[in-house]
Amino acid sequence: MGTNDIALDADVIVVGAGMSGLYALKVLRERGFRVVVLERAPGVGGTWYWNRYPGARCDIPSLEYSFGFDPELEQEWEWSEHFASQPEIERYLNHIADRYDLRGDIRLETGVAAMAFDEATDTWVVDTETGEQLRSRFCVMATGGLSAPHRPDWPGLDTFAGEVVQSSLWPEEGVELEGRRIGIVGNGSSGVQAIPELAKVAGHLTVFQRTAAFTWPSQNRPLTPEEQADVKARYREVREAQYASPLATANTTGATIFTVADPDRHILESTPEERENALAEHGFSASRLWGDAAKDLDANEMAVELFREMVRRTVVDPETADSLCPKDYPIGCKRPVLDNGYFETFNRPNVTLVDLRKDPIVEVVPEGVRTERGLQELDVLIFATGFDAVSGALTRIDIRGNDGHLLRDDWADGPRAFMGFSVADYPNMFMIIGPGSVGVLATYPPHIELQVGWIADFLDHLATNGNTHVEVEPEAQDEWCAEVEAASVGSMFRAPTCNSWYNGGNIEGKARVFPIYLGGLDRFMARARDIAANGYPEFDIR
Ligand code: N01
Repeated sequence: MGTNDIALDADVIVVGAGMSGLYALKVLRERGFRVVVLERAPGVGGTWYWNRYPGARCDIPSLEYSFGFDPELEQEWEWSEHFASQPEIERYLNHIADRYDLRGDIRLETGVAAMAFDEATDTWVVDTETGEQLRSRFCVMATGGLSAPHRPDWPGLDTFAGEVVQSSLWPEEGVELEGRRIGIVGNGSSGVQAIPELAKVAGHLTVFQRTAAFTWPSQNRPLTPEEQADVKARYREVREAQYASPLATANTTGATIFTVADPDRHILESTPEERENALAEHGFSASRLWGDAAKDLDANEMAVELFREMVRRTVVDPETADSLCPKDYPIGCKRPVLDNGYFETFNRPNVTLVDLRKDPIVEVVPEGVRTERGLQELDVLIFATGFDAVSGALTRIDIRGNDGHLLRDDWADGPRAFMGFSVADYPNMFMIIGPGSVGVLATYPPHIELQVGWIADFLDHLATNGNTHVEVEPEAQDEWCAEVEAASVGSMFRAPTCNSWYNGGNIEGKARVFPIYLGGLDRFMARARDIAANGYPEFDIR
């Protein structure tokens, strides 16, 4: 059978109905493609469906962490806080699904198990976890960079008599927490957000910490009607600023995520008085003021010491304070965390910190978790232990490209892709914000708009020219990977002591690669637009 007379279930199968899948469906449908979206969850929203743990919220200002594609949507939607909570963002994404009539093309509770490229017909054959098989010309992977949950394999975990919950697979019907003995593992963004909220309801909360977190007070507060009206009156300008900036930010509402370092302010040249004044004026953010801390490990260590000093001034018990002080990795290696009363929570009488570096896990038993120093009896054990990030959502699907290439094997030494869009040997497959893109460093909704727009233009180009096959040239992919690598040299993300989800260091046995482009979204998109303007020379198009 030829490439054009095969029966297709869709022109494009989009995998995932989170933010990027919803927007891809809207745009591709408008461009005239028949689209089917396959989604494992029982609801839309992706990350914002699954991560409904207590305290879950975004740490990017709501007025920027939202879509700009429709001025009417921007005007009608009201955000209640600077940093929106998970329920509010989930409502927003459901509103989008309804407002643009997207639900009819989304199949929920239909995860993708396998995909194979059929070279004879230039089509993808997609097998779902529900046993269906669908065929399409193209696949667009809207699978997210932080969507494949990681749970440590602690001995005896299956013997635990209580409830085990993953923060990123939080049940929609909720978890009974009131008055219970709760244990939580993990001190990244998820754990740091959940811990203060859990402490408010738990009979007792035990925090099992492997690595102390760098986290700064979020200063979240309600958005006033005036603040909202001000941004709405100049939303086009705000969006244009976001689309043209390195991180898709426009600093709209004054709710800066972090104190921005002054490149000319050097901690290595500072006096003890200057540092003490910085602590008095900026508190925890005193550690973020210094330009030299971003590149120089000695400077960074001095900034870390300011952070530790704030921990010691906040946490009453000296041993707990010492455990909560980050000691062995620099600021800027991991994703900075924003919190609401995190360190203060450890002063509560119903909260215990177990420092796993001093008191390692022995095993899980029916009653709770046994460490070297004793047994912590628990009713609920929560894992906020992060994700097999960037590549995990893709390698967990059996994706077979040319000549039976299996993506999981091809990426065994780390993900390799061209600008996060395409992978050599996997024709007709596009990724939204895949490995080698700017990734989560740029504010997602506007970032998604740019990426999906580029992919939609490319698919239009192929359709207009009657092309049925597209794949990136391996040389173009190699060159881009080298550029990504070069752009990260000298950054704290790649410090020798840095283990994070960014570089694969959070998962035992995962290859250590930093697959995020640090050159900025503005430069990235300029390059992407050049590629389109030149007729996509990096791609083999037939
Ligand atoms: O995951 P993480 P996350 N034993 O990988 C610990 C986004 N996000 O879900 O550092 C004990 O950051 C692990 O310890 P260590 C955001 O981009 C955003 O919190 O590996 N502990 C670490 O403390 C974020 O960066 C928002 O030693 C173990 C924790 O688990 C990303 O998602 C909210 C362990 C995992 O931290 C991921 O955040 C939430 C083990 N065996 C998430 N294995 C906002 O918008 C792992 N850990 C605010």
